[in-house]
Amino acid sequence: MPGGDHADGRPIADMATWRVSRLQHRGSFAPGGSRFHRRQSCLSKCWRAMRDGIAVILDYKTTPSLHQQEQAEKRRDERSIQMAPIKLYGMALSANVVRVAAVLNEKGLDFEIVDVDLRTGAHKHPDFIALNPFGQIPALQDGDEVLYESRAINRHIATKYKTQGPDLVPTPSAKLETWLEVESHHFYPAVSPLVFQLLIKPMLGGAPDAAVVDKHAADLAKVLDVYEAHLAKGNKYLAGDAYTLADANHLSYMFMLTKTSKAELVASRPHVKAWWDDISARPAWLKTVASVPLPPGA
Ligand SMILES: N[C@@H](CCC(=O)N[C@@H](CS)C(=O)NCC(=O)O)C(=O)O
Repeated sequence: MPGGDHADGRPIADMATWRVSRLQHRGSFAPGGSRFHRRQSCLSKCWRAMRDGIAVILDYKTTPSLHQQEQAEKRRDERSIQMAPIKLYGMALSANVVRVAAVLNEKGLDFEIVDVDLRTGAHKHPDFIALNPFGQIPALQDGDEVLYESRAINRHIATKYKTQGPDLVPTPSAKLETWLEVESHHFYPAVSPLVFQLLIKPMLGGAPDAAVVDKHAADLAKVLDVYEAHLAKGNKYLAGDAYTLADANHLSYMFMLTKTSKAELVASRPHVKAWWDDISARPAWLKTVASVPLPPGA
């Protein structure tokens, strides 16, 4: 039966089935029969109801066909699959975990973060090693699938839920593949030690190592010069005109970088800054970032 659910969550078609089967059990209706025979006039229905001592007036016109019952069953199954929560294992402060949360939110997927606290060594516990044998966060459980490596997880989400929300992996594109690799092999190795030294270490009570900061700030400056030149050539996003996974994979570390004393590496490059201003204004990112527990003032 088309459309809608009852307040208790049962599809309307199911409710009709339920009503009919109750009456069948009470002997009001002969089970089975053609659609014609099952279509009852109001008078006939009242008469039969009174005969059986049932003081109800039926409010349906037809009973659902077998096909409709099967469709209702299928919808119920689909709904229970969709409701199975996606679990993201990690900490909301980890940039690698936030990288995945950003893509889950972009796709509008419901998920729960299962806390794996690095400070207590939870990532080396056998229960977590069973999810990621490398003992690192994040790991993702999506139905029967368990994945690790944040970029592989993001590719999985972007591919499996391709038609949900924006398509983050549009037509196979060499540019997209290139900039996914650039993030992983050029941007990340330069930015992650900087963020660790300038943001994470102080939160854990340590002091930044100036030599490490200087080296990686210089490395990152060279990398971002390449981004600046690429974006200046009319590329609104890294893979061209559309926002893709290549942009999304940058969000977490770009965000953390802009919260450090090296934020000028972004601000001083007009095309990089315009790109960052654009991607960081996306509603899915604003939702993601609201859960990142940075220290006050960062
Ligand atoms: N390549 C991995 C890196 C994961 C990673 O380095 N996670 C860090 C936290 S951000 C971690 O678990 N560190 C603890 C450890 O390596 O023991 C990914 O992208 O998922």
